[in-house]
Amino acid sequence: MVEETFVMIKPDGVKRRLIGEVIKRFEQKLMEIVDIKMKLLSREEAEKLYAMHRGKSFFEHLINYTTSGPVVLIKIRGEEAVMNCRIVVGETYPEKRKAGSIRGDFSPFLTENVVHASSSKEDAKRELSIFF
Ligand code: 3AN
Repeated sequence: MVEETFVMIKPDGVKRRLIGEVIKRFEQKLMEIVDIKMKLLSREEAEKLYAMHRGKSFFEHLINYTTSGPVVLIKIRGEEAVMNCRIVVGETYPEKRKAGSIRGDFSPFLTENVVHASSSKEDAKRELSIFF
């Protein structure tokens, strides 16, 4: 089923000039970019995006990092887009990442990991509504 999801190229991805590389990987999976913008997120926006992690030990670090430079906010549409974009992105934890995924190919780090994609249909709706 065709659906929409939310993808964000994080500050390290933008700083490392990986915007084109990241977009290419979603497009080659036949995902369609339907809206895109670049923005330096406010703390409030970053805290909304990561609301589920509020109170955890890494929350402050995560918010500081996410607001450390501009990000690229992307609305993507495609076949089972939530699941397929997560496959393109790769796993949360470095030891589980496969080569061929964006994180697997470009990041050895847990936090500075180039790209975010919504992890469920509910998250996709909620996250898209924050930024689009
Ligand atoms: P993903 O980005 O793969 O969807 P989430 O949504 O569970 O993973 O977590 C968002 C971000 O929070 C991760 N990308 C990572 O930077 C950070 N994070 C998640 N779990 C941990 C953890 N146990 N320790 C430190 N940072 C974490």
